[in-house]
Amino acid sequence: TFTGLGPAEIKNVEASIPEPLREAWREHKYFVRHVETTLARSLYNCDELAAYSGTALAFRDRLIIEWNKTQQRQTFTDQKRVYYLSLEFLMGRTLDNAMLNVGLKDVARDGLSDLGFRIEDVINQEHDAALGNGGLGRLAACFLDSMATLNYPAWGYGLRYRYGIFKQEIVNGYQVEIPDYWLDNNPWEFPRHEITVDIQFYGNVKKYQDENGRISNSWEDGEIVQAIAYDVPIPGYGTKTTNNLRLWSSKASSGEFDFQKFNAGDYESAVADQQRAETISAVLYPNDNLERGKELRLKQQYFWCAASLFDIVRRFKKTKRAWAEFPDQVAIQLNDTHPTLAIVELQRILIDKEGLEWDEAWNIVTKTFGYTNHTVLPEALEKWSVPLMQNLLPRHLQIIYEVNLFFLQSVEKRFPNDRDILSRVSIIEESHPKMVRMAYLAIIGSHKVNGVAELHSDLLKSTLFKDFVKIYGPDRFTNVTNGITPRRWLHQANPRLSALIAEKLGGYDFLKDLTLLDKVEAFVDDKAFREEWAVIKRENKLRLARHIKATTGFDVNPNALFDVQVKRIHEYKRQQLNIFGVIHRYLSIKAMSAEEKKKVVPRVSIFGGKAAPGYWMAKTIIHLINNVADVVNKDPEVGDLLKVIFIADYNVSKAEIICPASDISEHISTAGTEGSGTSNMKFVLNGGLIIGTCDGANIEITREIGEQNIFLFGNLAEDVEDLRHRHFYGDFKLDPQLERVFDAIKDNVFGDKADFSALTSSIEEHGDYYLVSDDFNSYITTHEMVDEAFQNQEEWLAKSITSVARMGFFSMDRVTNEYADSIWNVEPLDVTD
Ligand code: KOT
Repeated sequence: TFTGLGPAEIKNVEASIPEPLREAWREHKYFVRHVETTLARSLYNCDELAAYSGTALAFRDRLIIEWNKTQQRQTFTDQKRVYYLSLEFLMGRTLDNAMLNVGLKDVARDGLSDLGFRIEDVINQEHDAALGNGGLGRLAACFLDSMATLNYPAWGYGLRYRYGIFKQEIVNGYQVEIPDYWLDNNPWEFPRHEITVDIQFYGNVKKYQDENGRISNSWEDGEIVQAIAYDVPIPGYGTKTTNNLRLWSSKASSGEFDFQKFNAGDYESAVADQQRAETISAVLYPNDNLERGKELRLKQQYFWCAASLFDIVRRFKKTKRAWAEFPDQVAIQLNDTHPTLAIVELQRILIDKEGLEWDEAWNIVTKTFGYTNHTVLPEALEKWSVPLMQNLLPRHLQIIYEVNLFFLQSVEKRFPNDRDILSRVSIIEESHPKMVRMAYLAIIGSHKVNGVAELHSDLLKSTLFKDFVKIYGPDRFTNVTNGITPRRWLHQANPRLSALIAEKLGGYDFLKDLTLLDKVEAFVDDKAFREEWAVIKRENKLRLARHIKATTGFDVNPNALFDVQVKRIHEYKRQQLNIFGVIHRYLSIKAMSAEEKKKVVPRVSIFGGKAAPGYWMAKTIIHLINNVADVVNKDPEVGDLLKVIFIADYNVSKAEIICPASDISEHISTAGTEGSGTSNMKFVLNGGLIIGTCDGANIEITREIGEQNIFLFGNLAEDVEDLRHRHFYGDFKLDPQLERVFDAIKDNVFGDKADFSALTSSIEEHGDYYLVSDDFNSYITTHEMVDEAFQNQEEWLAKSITSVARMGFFSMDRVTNEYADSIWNVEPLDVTD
């Protein structure tokens, strides 16, 4: 029976807890008090949900104390703070993380067990906080964890969506979306009803002469929506720092407007106004790597930016410093272009409200902001229609035009002979309707722009933002390769592996300095260590097998090679390549003699991921995966040699079960399309090998762990454009092995072929934009190498151990320190009292 707590952890984390406090916890004092008073339940009437609430509240009390102290200390020392603006924070569950940070998990486990509960079941009661789509939102959550752990004075700002990313069910092979109402009994948020900001929309701009005779602009009329702050404590690991995540919720303002309607007896329309206001923070847009230009989305963006900026400026003004000092006190990081209006809003506050001159204000603005680009996919690049913005944010549009004018004037001066450059770099695209290019605005309004992996940052400089490199020079553009927090993605998700490593390294220091993992390599030939490593992987596979049995009813063989692809479903991520590969394997097995079958390495192909509700092709891919699973899993000729599983509703807490259980995982995007990818890092850190293309962070993972420890295949980014060009001019021949797969689909082997014709024809007839056919042969061959390698378990194990030992670079702590040094210019606030 494994507890997840090694002796080393008890030494490190628990040592700081005074004995009387431990004693009080042992006697269930805090738990019982919360169950009996806060929840008004008796211990005899305490179910698992109440046990969860009681435990969460007891741990929350501990967090709050450090949280308050941290905030006081940050206000008192008044040094530069970082504000991380993100429309998405994919936090997952909090209780386990809180236990890890507070350090009383062992006592809680015993206490709950005294009362007849298993701590795992209690932890499982919690709803995931799923305020994000995928990698971008999860990166924001990892940032918060690292910033607190490294003692940076940092706040996150986001939206408090009533509905997070939808829950996914699979019905007859199709994705069905269920609303995710997650807010009931959420003990981790604190409403701050006293912290409100009035946010204006629509209206018009009037010019007037101020008392100094200066012509100024004033934004008048329109409607007001109120922003209310909800705060979430963000504890660091092994530190007292507990930072703040502030999420804004929208509400109708109780201004005159409403009263007039009430007085006129127009109750219904007053309620409708109320609902319209609340709609702003009602739901997370469920699109990953796609922007669709909906007015409500723009409203969300402005609402959140304006509330956050008001809050930040209010905090700064309390210090009574001169405006020129603003960038010495405030660094704002834009998580993609979604918060770009914050740039315009700060300029508006400084010139319209605070009376600064344009140049002085703009100088402050550009020193304050940094912009992170996460994707080069054209469909994800934000553009807003000028008429839409004119109507919703008339003053902001004026400011954008002015920023553009000054910018273009400076470009013209520098490049007088380049006629085309002005239209290429203009913030305004001269289309019908005209569009505001948010990425260009973000570049022009920031002092640093970064990509999220080396290849991605290089591509930004050589393609999308090429002209801006010419204009500003290369120094404005930089790379910070993504990372993941080892607290959640190693220690929490894989406590036993973490404990084994801690045992060898003499403690858990590696959770704060992941480069210490390199010491693990010394044990790669240690027999007992290797055996334990293998046992842990097996246990983790069994845990996933139990989850699969419970959720799908299928039995999977834990000795089989677990092959996993879990991420958002997108054509560029190429789950279609994977499922075509599975069909190829299936057809090959069916054609084998009994003798040949004996040589086959049994496989379980595991898929998981959500499709954007309006993304038809992605939904078709999910449908095909489920139909293939249906046929393969009940084919007696195949038996245990191949199973196909689609895990519904992939989310953070499922990732915590899936990542430690993979033998191999797939990161197979068309070269040049994936910004970074971060699940690749999670899988390798948990001792899984990966098959991947030369894309995103796969390239740097290869550099770190060595190319003998990774299975790379496929065309390179530099060849993609040429291949697409050739396809376009008819130079395309379907790979013969893929043709056999398509023939089976067209023979209705996996259900009605008509259901999948869009998928096959996108490859055969419409140019194969994602190069599925071009990479198919290389993909299949590489999977054969995977099978062969898996048969040599001793070597496989060596690859697994070596890779983990070399993953130190991908800690989010390294990432956070790089941002702090090269973009934010902030120092940690020392908290050793
Ligand atoms: C774009 C528009 C809307 C919603 C999400 C996006 C988005 C997500 N753009 N890039 N991402 C992913 O960000 C991750 C974190 O940097 C990367 O690892 C991943 O490659 C991006 O696809």
